[in-house]
Amino acid sequence: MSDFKEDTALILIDIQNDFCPGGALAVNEGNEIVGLANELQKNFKIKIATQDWHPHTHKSFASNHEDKEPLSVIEMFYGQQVLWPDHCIQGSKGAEFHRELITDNSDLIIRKGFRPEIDSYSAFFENDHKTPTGLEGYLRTRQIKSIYLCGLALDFCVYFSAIDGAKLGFKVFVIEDACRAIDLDGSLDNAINEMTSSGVQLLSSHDLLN
Ligand code: VGL
Ligand code: ZN
Repeated sequence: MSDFKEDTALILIDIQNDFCPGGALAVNEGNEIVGLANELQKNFKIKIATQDWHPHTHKSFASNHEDKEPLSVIEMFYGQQVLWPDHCIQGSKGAEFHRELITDNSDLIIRKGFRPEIDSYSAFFENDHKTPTGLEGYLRTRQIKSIYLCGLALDFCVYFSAIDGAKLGFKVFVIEDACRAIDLDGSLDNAINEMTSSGVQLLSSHDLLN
């Protein structure tokens, strides 16, 4: 099944060097989805990519807190926040898309996480669940009804994007084998359960590619 429909978009989430092996916040096998992401793009008319894009002063970095280790959790004004190693710093090599990822034909590249005080996992809203990235408006003005998500990481940025997309009324599909997870303290199981119960449909690239 190809989906060249005008009301359907493929969204590539954060397929950046820092989330691939050798990167600052490497996701296991993160690089292994790049070929599939490129293949999937051939089956969609509308293609969007997101890019995690932090200033070096970002409050989600453990290095910007005293005596905090990466992967510890703190309370921010909007709730709990995992502290990460410095990653996807604006303009750095790590923030670039994986060099084999095709982005020349992207309709839109959306950057997120550039406000130092607040992290942004979802492609729709920052972690306060209020500050918009603008993606919703873009999709609505282009009359897009269905979104297919793939990328990194399944249990963070893909997950939060999927949940927000479903809450906003989009039909959301997650192409599971074109994602990889961080899997921190049960985050992967939680993400799968929450997505399933929120009406997000998990599918395999085999359902789309033939
Ligand atoms: C992500 C943690 C921190 C992601 C981004 O893309 O899933 N995870 N920043
Ligand atoms: Zn980040």
